[in-house]
Amino acid sequence: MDFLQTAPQLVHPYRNDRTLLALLDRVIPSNSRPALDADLDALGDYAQFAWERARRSTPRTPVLTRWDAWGRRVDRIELTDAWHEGPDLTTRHGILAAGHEPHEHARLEQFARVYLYHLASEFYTCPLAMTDGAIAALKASGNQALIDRALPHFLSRDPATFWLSGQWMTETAGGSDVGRTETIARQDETGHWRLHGRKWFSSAVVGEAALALARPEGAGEGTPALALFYVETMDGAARKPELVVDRLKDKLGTRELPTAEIHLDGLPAWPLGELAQGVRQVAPMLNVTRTWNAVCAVASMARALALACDYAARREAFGRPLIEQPLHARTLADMRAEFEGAFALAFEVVQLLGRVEQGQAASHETALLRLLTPLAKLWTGKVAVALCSEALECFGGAGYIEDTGLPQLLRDAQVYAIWEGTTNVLALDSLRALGEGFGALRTAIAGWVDGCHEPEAVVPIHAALDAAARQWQASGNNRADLEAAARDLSLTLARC
Ligand code: MFK
Ligand code: FAD
Repeated sequence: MDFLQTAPQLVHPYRNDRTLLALLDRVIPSNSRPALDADLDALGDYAQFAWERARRSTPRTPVLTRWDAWGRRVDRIELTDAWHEGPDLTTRHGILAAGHEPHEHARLEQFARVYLYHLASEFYTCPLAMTDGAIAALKASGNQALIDRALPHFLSRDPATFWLSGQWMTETAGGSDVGRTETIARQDETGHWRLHGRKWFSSAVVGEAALALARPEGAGEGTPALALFYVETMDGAARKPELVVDRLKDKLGTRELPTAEIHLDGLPAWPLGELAQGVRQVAPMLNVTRTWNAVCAVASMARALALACDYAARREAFGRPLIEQPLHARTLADMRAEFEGAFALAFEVVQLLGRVEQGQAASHETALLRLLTPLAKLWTGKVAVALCSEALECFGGAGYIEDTGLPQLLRDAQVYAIWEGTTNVLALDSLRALGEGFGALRTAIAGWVDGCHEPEAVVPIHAALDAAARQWQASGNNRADLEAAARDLSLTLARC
């Protein structure tokens, strides 16, 4: 009989994740653990179920049907099973609601759930991230009418009343450079705002609401003249006729996520605040979705590593299991070190976000959150691609074969570095965050790392800070030099 290779098994993603367990043991009070553990355990069960289900089925992608048999425009989108299960799982486990509870660990408890749910959700977490971001932008706007209208849906714990929000920024003219937005906001004869234009990437087109950037008619050019609007997409069970789905994108990865090109043909809209400075108003959304991106990137790394480690104990080469081959063991250990660094950075941002939102942060922590958010996003995006690629190699040729499920990990990981701001855009945002200069920040970070329990661990951090400071000083006040150095500077800071 021919020799058969054993497939990797996905061990329980919660009970076996010593990195997550160690963080929760350290931070979450013991009286909060039983309820949290029950949720995380159930999400870990779902992750195992979803992995096994995907191994048994033919991959599916969303399908857009534009017209019905009688010539009516319907723009109906069929979704995958995980997407149908999304509203129930999200509301049952409070994946959005948990993050907005009034206590200091709300964000950590939420993102532990996100981390476990992400891959099983088939990127349903993408619209969840945008909905969470919309909550942040609406709260920051202080627009009580819109808050009262939308937040009970976004934070609902009942699938029947739960709504998703999109984030409509990218247009053909620019996704990084949203100051080139061409969508126009025009008032109708009754004074209501309506949006006209084309949004080029809409990843939550099946959602019930969205925040959209548009240029009020007659406003000037560029970023400051943009306004931020809240829209709703549904009229009862039907999509509003002023929202036309042109096409679903055929993507490298995230293939279960329906990302659409859409036309807005007079879609009713409500401004969040003043009819200008829309990018400033959407920034709270960007910072929240970038945090989700970092946590989800780390979740992809955790999955790739878990499968590679499991396989290393099953696969034999040269007379012993791979895990007993010193070089393979070293490869896995290096991957784990990269993963743990990325996990630490992403979850540091999560905890800072929680402290800032609950009004418990010291002033340097607010500055750190502003800087660490783009750094965590750009760093974890890059490391996720590298680590998933390395993990595929740990399976040899099997890692390259589609129905092992492994290639999808790499394809999906590539998106983390692109959406929500590319690596370069995030590096430039880090410069924005550094703002007044490197000195004040260096003091803040140094104070923060000096609280480390292991003093020797701080030595390389100070050395990396010194290197980054030298880079910053070398570029002086020359903007072109600063921008050219921004990626190196950001990667150095993020690593440190
Ligand atoms: C499953 C994983 C979860 C993730 C799901 C994600 C789903 C994917 C959905 C998307 O991809 S949605 C589209 C995301 N698009 C972007 O992220 C846009 C990328 N481009 C940028 O971020 C540019 O840097 C930006 C558009 C913000 C720059 O435009 P400008 O024209 O150079 O703006 P400017 O003048 O620098 O900034 C305008 C204001 O916003 C300034 O404030 P002031 O007016 O008070 O000076 C900035 O300081 C402020 N600002 C910009 N970024 C900020 C910010 N404030 C706080 N935080 C930020 N991050
Ligand atoms: P460009 O801005 O054209 O970038 C091209 C290259 O130029 C990049 O390497 C970039 O880093 C570099 N670059 C640009 N500006 C600078 C600069 N100043 N300095 C140095 N380098 C620079 N958008 C939404 O609004 N809503 C969504 O729901 C959504 N969903 C998405 C789903 C998927 C799967 C993908 C892939 C994208 C989605 N996007 C969405 C769009 C995404 O946010 C943009 O593609 C992204 O922000 C990059 O914009 P762009 O495509 O215009 O690239």
